[in-house]
Amino acid sequence: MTGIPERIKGCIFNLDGVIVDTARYHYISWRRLANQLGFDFSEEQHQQLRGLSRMASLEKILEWGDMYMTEAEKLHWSDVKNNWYVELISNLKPGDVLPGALLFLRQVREAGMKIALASASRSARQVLITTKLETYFDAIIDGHSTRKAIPDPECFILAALAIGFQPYECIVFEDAALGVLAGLAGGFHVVGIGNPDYLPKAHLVIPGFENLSFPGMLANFSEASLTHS
Ligand code: GL1
Repeated sequence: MTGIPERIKGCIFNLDGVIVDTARYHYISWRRLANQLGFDFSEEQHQQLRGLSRMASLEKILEWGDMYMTEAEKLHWSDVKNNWYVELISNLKPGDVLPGALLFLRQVREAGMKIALASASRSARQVLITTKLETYFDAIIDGHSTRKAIPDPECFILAALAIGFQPYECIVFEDAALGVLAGLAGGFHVVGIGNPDYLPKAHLVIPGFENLSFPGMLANFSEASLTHS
């Protein structure tokens, strides 16, 4: 593994907004729900929902709308939102994979790494199947396997366990600020994806996978981030 630090053995990817452009479909469906309830919220506000579980997302949205719901109502409305979301993703294709992501996954694999998915979404496996990415993953941790929402590191710890490594042997790829914090709290190396202003704590921030080589990215990790913990 020339040039690749020996201790890195696994890569853990979030899904929505990291590998597939599905974060916008969550936004469309959550916004539609808020609109039906009589209020609205912005795309910028939606950034705060990124990576949250379905129920945690609904509870945050209800706070914005200053609304109270019983548990039964919450279940009903989260189902309504999910039906809209599932309809939107039913037409996903391999072409919806974000630019460079497929090539990057191949390079990670060629470098001998294990690959895991860690997503709060219960539709994660479906998204991987429809975009034909499922076979790239040695383990899939999704909203069915996790109980605790980020910034709790549970999903990443389960993913590391599933591929058989310790957190310090894995890199987490995350677009959500809370997800970055979750990765750090779990003792992982963390690559933030997106605007560095929103992800100040990540060990490294990249705009996306387009034109990025995996060995090249590793070379950009600071010595400190690769030797911590
Ligand atoms: C849930 C939330 C979404 C999003 C994903 C994680 O997905 O509803 O808004 O935060 O988790 O990316 P789902 O409803 O598909 O379980």
